[in-house]
Amino acid sequence: MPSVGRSIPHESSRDHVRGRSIFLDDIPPHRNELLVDFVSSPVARGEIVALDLSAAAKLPGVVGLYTFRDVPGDNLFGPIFNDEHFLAEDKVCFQGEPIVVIAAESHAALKAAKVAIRLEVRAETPVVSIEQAIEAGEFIGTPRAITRGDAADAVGKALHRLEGTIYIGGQEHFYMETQCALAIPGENGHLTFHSSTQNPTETQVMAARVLGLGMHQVVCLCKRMGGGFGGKETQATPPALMAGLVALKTGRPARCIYAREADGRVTGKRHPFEVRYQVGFDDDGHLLGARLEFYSNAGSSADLSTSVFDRALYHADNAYFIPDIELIGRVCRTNLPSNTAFRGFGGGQGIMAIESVIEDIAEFLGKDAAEIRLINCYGADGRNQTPYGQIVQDDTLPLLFERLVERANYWERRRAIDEFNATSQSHLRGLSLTTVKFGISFTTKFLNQANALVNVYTDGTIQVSTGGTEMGQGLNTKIRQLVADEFAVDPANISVMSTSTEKNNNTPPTAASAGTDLNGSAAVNACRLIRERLTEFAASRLSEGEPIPIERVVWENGCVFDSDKPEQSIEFGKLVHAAHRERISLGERGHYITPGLGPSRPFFYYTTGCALAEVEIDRFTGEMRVTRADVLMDIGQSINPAIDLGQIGGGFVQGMGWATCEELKFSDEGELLTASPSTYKIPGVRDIPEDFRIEFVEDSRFPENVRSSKAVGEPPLLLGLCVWTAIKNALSYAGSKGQSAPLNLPATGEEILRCLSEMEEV
Ligand code: MTE
Ligand code: LUZ
Ligand code: MOS
Repeated sequence: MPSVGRSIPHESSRDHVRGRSIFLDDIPPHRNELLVDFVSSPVARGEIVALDLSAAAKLPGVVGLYTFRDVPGDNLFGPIFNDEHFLAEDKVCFQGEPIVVIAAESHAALKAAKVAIRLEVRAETPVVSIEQAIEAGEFIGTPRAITRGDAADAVGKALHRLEGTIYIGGQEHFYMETQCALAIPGENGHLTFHSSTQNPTETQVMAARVLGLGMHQVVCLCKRMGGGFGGKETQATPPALMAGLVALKTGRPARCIYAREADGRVTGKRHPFEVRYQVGFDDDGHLLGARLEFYSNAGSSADLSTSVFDRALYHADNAYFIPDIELIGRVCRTNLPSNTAFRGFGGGQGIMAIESVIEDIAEFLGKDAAEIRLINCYGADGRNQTPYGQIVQDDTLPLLFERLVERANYWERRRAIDEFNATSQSHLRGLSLTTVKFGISFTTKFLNQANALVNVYTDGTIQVSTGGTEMGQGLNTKIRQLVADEFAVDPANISVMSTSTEKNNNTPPTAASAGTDLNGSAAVNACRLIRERLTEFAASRLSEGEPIPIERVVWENGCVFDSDKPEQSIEFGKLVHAAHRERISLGERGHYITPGLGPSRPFFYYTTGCALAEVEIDRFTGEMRVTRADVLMDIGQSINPAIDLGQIGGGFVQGMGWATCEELKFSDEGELLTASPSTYKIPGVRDIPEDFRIEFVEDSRFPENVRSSKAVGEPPLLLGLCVWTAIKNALSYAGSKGQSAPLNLPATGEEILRCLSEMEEV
């Protein structure tokens, strides 16, 4: 029986729930291992005027104190631009920026050293907000733009126009395992890292650069992460650099694990955005032209901000055809921790303006927002090209939309809500159906490749290694299923091994939802090379005389046989054992590149979906409940439906959290005021939609991708935003006719109350 398509359990599920899985901090201490921590900037912007380490250096148990002067290589690094200091030099540019690395024998000694280090920083006025950055002209990279037609003219000539600004907040990743790394020194200046990273190659490259080594002297391993969500695509690097520096200086193994609150303060988050828009439309609600100006808050350095920004522009159309369009804007540099990848990677920020405007248009025209969305959906010929030139193939979007409207009884529920809101004095209900198309591929072309190593052993079991990393999303389980089917064997005989740069070189991060697409395909390519040799070998073994034609060799149920004589089969283990005796190689490396990418085709394909949320808000407290949510996604042929269901449910709720309860607050001085779960609210079990229905389209296939599957990791996060539009819809019932709510994101209780009071004043 094929393994792909079956809901086999996540390979670590049993050990996860029993607490037996090994995370980085569970690796037993090495002999002589040191603990690593750091002293960081107390202010968001300033100049270091004094730093005295002498008292701390004398403390018992303190082994080393290091500043930028001790960095053997280049103190500047970064994933796109080298504009980030590993350790601050004379200036500091965000609160929490590391200045001194401490190596000690114990936690007590680390703590004592922190107290004994005398640091004086002259504070300067920081740039915190997007407005302040624009005023100060603080930008990263060049102005960016995607345009088609004459948007200004189209908006000007349209019968109706709406304009405004929407503010979109950031989001803390809140992975369960904080950033951490272990560095072990070896011979000849070699360093081996264990790193909780989505990107072992990045750790290897940056460690080599900053610590002054060749990449051949550095190995980075990752067994798994306790969650990444994009936060470990680039930002797993600093703790690895700290541990690596200590290991190099002392010759002792060193481990650096960020405390929860320190992680909150030092690491970047989802980018806040501000979007200024002008949109023109006709009486039916057809979008005729749109001008959108985006500004993102990148924090103190570039990190991935320009890529995140590009993905925002690529998604500003969301699922709608807009004939004349102008998308422009800038990445703003501020004195906040450097913002980074987060599930959705700018796509979510990109779609918010148009989704908000569609709610406004519906209210303005006295129509239902579902109608406006449907008539603007990419679909028939002539209405299927994105602003950047890519054709939206298959017109499945309107189909999905119509299916969900029907399955979820949209119109009936709308009538019920109209009635409820007309009579309730205390509560308002809202309903909104949004649709999403998410581009799958890294927009940086060279990252769309992967390699895999497959080793078949003489007992018929198999080990697979790829550059892909497991963060809970089920990548290893899916690779196991894919490899099992290539040899028609039981997935129980396959192990997906720890990720290591020693086995797989120059790998992309496990990101952009493409982990299975890329690494699964590379693994399949490796398997096919081995199977080709084994098929030829089997052709000779399955006959007494001349080999049978290879077309007659059938792989099925853990065996190979001649299709003409199915009763005489050879078991896979016996076959490979015999092949080895004949000196046939049982190992291979596969390489895969995503086909077809080019300037007007940044994405291999789109993953699409629709979601519908029904909410109820309390007019007096601003409290909100999601009473029901329906999700319908097209993810092609699911490799593992149970895992994909988990990805969709989890992604939706994480998106909902961003859009409703998760609010990052920084003081005017650039201090993060919400660095712990007591002040930052992620969704809990009680926030999950009370009635939550998730379905995939059964009949969809995408044969260009591995086993006709489609990526699933990030897109459902964007679907969670229908909770936000549903809140906006609920609020519109509070206003006068044609008046919609000036709602920003997140729609917290306070934000809901602010809208209600503003709308009542008018
Ligand atoms: N699921 C879990 N459980 N934990 C995670 O950290 N990260 C998400 C998504 N799902 C994440 C997750 C993000 S941001 C991405 S890009 C994809 O998983 C990455 O994995 P994939 O490409 O293998 O789907
Ligand atoms: N990382 C990246 C990403 O470097 N480029 C991308 O396009 C991307 N998209 C999603 C997540 N991470
Ligand atoms: Mo995910 S933001 O692509 O790591």
